[in-house]
Amino acid sequence: AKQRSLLLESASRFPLPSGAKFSYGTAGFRSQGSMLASTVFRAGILAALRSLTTGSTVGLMITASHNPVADNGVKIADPDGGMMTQRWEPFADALANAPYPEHLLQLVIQFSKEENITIGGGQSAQILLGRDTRPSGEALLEAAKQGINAIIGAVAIDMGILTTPQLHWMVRSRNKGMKASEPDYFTQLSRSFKCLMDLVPKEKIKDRMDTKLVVDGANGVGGGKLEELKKMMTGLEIYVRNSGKKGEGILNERCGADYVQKEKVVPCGFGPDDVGIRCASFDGDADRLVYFSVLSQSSDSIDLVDGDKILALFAVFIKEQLSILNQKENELYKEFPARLGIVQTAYANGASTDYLKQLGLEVVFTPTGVKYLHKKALEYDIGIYFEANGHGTILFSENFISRLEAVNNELASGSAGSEHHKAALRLLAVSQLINQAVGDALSGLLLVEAVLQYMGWSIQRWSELYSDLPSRQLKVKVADRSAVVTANAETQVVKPLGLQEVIDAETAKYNRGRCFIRPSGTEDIIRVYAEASTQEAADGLAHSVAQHVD
Ligand code: 16G
Ligand code: ZN
Repeated sequence: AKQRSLLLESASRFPLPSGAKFSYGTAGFRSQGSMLASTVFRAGILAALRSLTTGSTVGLMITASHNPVADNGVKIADPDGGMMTQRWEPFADALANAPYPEHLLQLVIQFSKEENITIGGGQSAQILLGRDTRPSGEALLEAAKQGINAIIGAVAIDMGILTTPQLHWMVRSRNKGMKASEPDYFTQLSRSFKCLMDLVPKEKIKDRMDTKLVVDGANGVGGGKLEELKKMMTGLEIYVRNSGKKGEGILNERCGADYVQKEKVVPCGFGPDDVGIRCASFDGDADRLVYFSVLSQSSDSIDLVDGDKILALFAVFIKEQLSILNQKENELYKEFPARLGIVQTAYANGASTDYLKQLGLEVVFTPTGVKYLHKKALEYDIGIYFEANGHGTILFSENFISRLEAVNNELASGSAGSEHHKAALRLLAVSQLINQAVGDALSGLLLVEAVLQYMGWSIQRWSELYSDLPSRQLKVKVADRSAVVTANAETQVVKPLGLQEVIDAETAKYNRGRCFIRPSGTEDIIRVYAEASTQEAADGLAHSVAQHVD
């Protein structure tokens, strides 16, 4: 009875805006910040129930990533630090759209029954809260707290302003019983980075490339965090622009990873003086990372080094360490089998997939969205996943890590300092550096930097691993995007009937043509992607297919 009145009373303070329809979508609820108080309040309830039923800490992050500054959003991190289980998404949607407090209460009662959740039975729930730098974030965080407090036994812990991956990392670390504060995060990253740098082969150090790096922080949360992290590190000369400090510019406006990757032009704050220098862009909440270099003094064109190429760089490095570990001439040689898997989406440039396959790697595809890629990558000893947009990470299975630790211990006594031993140490350092919960621009950046030093590669050398096929992306506004249904990791249209045949016929007209369409998970549109041997051809293919979508 106490729970009922508490919930009803709190809910009455957060009325649903009229005419709104919320959907948990690919990555949580998104809308204009001013529309979201009721949604975030309800997400607080959702997070509390998720924590109650798992008996573990969960996370709630308030961010709209690369979207405009007036937008905001909310998503839940599960106990393992990953995205909330998809099984709960229908409940999340129902909760967000319940018209009145009584409906909300009924939904909570009914769902708790179905999921065997006992509220007020003395169990406790713990929810870590984080938000990015958006102005609407503070009020929304308060709404989340009230949602959490509306469930008896649930406690909100405000972690302050964070990158999305920091919050996911904290949830994961806390549930593993490890140190989980922000200083712990910075310490783990800087230590494992140093470890990798110390393991750079001596002969590579003499022709060591430039240590200078300029980072576009999208005027979001990542730039300031990088500046904090930088204080704990040596070996790199990092300059941050679009850091989000007052007066520097507007969040995600003409800057950031999404802008750079989609528009392929120089972001705000960068220009002729940066020609040839290694540059990187974060998105607004720092879970995406792309690199680029400014090509000429006179134009705004760039050489984009996207998520696919970051993936290729990591894959080459990991593969090399595994082959060192498996060299027969190693002292204490023992077979060290490891299943290495690469996960991409249909947006991966065809040239990147060809390159990875030529290396002999196993490449698999999933639909767009971190939750799909992450899940697939978990099936391997080492699973590397990246979206072309720059979201990705490397996952190590627990079994693999313990085998690696065992080998490391053995070698540390027998042949410390051997190549064999160093390879084991490098892989262990990577597993510490790279965020195991979700893609993380900060940790990804440090790994890219360490691997470039190891290889002795400039950004130009890295970029030349393969050349991207020209591509074009278009948006088509439609009355109902759910009319388009896809299969085979979004590469085939199954509805409306006949559309795939049209796409096939158009694609067949182009050399190296590839084209797919899919409903966006974050906007009310259909996206068209086309690739072909020339830019004109890619544009032509995209436009002709877009006409048939309308
Ligand atoms: C979200 C996803 C991202 C995906 C994008 C696709 C997460 C954390 N983020 O930003 O992975 O690429 O949506 O957007 O899952 P779209 O469906 O509008 O093309
Ligand atoms: Zn993001």
